[in-house]
Amino acid sequence: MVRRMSTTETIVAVATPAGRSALAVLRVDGPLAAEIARAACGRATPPTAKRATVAVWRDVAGDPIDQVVVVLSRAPSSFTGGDSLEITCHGNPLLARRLAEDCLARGCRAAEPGEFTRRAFLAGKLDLTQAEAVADLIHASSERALASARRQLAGELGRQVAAWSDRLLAALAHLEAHIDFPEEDLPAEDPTGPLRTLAGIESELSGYARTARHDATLRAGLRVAVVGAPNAGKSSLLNALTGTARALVSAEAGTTRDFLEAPVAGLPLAVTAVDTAGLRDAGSALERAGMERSLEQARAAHFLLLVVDRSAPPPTLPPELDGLLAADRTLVIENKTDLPAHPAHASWRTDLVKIPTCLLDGRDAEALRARLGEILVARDVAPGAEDLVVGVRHADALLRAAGSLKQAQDHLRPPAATELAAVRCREALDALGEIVGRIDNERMLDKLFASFCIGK
Ligand SMILES: Nc1nc2c(ncn2[C@@H]2O[C@H](COP(=O)(O)OP(=O)(O)OP(=O)(O)O)[C@@H](O)[C@H]2O)c(=O)[nH]1
Ligand SMILES: [Mg+2]
Repeated sequence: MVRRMSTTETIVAVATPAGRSALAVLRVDGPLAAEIARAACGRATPPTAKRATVAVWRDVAGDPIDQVVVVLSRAPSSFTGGDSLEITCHGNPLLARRLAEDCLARGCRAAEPGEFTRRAFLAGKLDLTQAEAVADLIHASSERALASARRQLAGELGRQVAAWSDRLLAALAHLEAHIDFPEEDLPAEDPTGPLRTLAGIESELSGYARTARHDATLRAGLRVAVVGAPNAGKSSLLNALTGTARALVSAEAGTTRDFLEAPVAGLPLAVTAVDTAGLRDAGSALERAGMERSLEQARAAHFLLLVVDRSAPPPTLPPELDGLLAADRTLVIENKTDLPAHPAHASWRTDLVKIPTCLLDGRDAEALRARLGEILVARDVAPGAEDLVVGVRHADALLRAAGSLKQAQDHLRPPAATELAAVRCREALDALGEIVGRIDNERMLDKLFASFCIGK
């Protein structure tokens, strides 16, 4: 943030999108909130904390702006920790703007992006991971992304970080005792315990950091390209997956010339299916141009669905596609199971998983979509419902912490340099602290004194 944001200022923002709607909401936060409400709503209807009050909001000149519902929350029991006012007005952007302008005239300043949540963080209402989750919750575009943001907002990652920090502090306390009181009658130092603890935490941190590979998937979704020979049923598959008649289907080979995309229906993940022009190892100039685009889509996709007509001999595909058909990111859709199977399919591409379907009507569509969802998770292309996915910022800090712990372990092995190991452990604690937004030396000291009786 560029400018200093003091919580002694009262800020205002329209919290709902611009445009006409049934209602619009404004937020005011800071020490002037209660007084502004009292002044604008009139002495007859002074808002009571945590009660919805219906009132006519009058501007500084005393002219009515709108009939509103105001809710006042008093410090510290508000989202931000300060005095907060929520104003619900009729959903006309002109009204919302006039209300905001009136608040500015009454001493507020316009809020910066995310400033309410930032205040909540500064007031200790949320840790940094929870503050980040507020934004994720708002931007989530699939059920799984919502679930992930909800878990983080509930503090799951923060609690996990606290648990790692606690274990690390206990190990550090053990090391510090040997550093501070080497001449006392402490038992001879045995590095196996702390080594094991540090190795355990290190591997957990690295494991969690790896889940960040799904972060982009939760944010932007996945692209699944539908590829195969002409007339195999690719467009029929796109329609089945999306539950639409988006793509033109016809018995003529070469129907689809350009690619087209649409969201797959009914999955907890945001998946876009891309229909492409048929691929074969020949063709006119126009067909080749279409095929080049198909290959581009296949290269850019996270996953491939290779549609084959099982009633015909197995296709001869261009070598460029062959190179893209990796077993872990390809599924063969063996189509036209209503027709007799061509015998050569049994021995064709046995390295790839095949799902038989009939795409003449919608009968297999729902099962196919569900199966695709399962396979994306099973192949680790997408996160499962149980997976906690950390963000890139978290992963960076986790990896730095893991790196420090690795060095700490090296220092503990003979010839041991316990001081250096302790320094690395504190470095790891600091990195973990960054995840939740604090560096808790205070807690470290508490822990140290609690687990060792110094005066004994
Ligand atoms: N018998 C049978 N015909 C099918 C099946 N699925 C699709 N078809 C037919 O196969 C023909 C081609 O289907 P499309 O979905 O257009 O195939 P495509 O792969 O998109 O073809 P191009 O765009 O030309 O490359 C159409 O006549 C479909 O009705 C099936 O399961 N069984
Ligand atoms: Mg087609």
